[in-house]
Amino acid sequence: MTAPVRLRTLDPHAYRPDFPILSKRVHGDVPLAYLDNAASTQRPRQVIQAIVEAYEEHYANVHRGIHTLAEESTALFEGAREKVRSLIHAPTVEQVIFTHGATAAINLVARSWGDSNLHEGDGVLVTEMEHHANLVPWHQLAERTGAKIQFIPVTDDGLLDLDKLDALLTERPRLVAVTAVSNVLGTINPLAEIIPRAHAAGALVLVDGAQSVPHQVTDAAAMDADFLVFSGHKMMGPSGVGVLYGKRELLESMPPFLGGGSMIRRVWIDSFTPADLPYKFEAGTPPIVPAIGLGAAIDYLNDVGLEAVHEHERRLTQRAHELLSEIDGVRILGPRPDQKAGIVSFWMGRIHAHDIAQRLDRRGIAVRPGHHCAMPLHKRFDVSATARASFYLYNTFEEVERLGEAVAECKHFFQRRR
Ligand code: C6P
Repeated sequence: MTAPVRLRTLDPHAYRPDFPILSKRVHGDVPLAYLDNAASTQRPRQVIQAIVEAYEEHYANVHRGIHTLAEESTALFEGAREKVRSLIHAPTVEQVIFTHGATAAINLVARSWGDSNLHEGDGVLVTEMEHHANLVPWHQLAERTGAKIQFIPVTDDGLLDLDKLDALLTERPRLVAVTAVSNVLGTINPLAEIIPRAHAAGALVLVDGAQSVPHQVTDAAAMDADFLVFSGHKMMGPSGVGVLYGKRELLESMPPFLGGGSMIRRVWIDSFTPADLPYKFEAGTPPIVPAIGLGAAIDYLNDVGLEAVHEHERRLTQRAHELLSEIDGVRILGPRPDQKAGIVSFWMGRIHAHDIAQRLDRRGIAVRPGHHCAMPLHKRFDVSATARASFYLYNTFEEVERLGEAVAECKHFFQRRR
């Protein structure tokens, strides 16, 4: 008999000293509880140090010079690419393209693959829970090509309505663009079911991993996604760097999007030939130090272990649901805690999300109010804005308790004023 798999419990207190900003006090002497990780995470000293060291000891432009610093900088930059490859289990480093973020990566696919493959009437299937970054580039593509956008609806429970998928796929869309995890609902979408169904209908699949790659194990090859995108700043890396992964034959067939230095093999006065992968899609000086910082963040994540991160966030989310559900009038958007990642968006009737976030901030609790760049999803649930708490490996149960108390206090405060 095999022993049951026991997930290692992560102790956030063991990691918090690595994050200088987490000991900050706000509004006088209130300890910070940073619960805005879906917007951007914080960085440990190890990442900050890698950035400082890159600038202080190794910095030069990459792939250009042959002097010592150019070679050191290039080795660090390409080393970071290998760390990304290993993190997402991409078959080769050439399939890892550095971009400026998830948004830039999706726009690259829309411009390069989209413009050369889609024609009037061709379909792009998105979901009702997409971030604007995985919607607007397809709208723009539709404006340029006459392609049409259709969407998989979201159920009242905040899940994708996959009963509608077969009917939508009979229209034979060319691409299904879907988020792995909703940045509002926290829903973990069943990609293992969606991707084969999309492929069987002849569609490619782009997975938006902005909210999943930082929090759970990702195997791009096993998942069989055609494209996968994510951002460094949501996984303890610097802002200004992100990744596009793609299947090799697809990337090879796609024309370059941006033109300039680095992305060429030869240039004549009246023409050019593009470079090989991945440089074909990395025009100009790339985000050198951000990529090196992302590499350091990946080292840190590997040391902690993504299974442990995922499990820790699941427990925090479970507790947040329990506490918020006890408060009369609080409504949580999205599915049960066991169906979601560490994201809890909620609203309280006529108390505006901005008022909630401001009140929580007075108690040191950082949450994000608004539509979180997912306006169609908020419209679907008939709310203009929600307050969102989102967790990472350094968040504690004490912070979740503070969230519960602060939301309860906030409700009484605004009720008294009515
Ligand atoms: N969501 C949030 O607060 P960029 O900005 O390019 O790094 O990532 C865009 C993006 C794409 N997809 C999803 C699912 C996302 O959540 C985000 C960024 C942040 O929810 C900032 S709006």
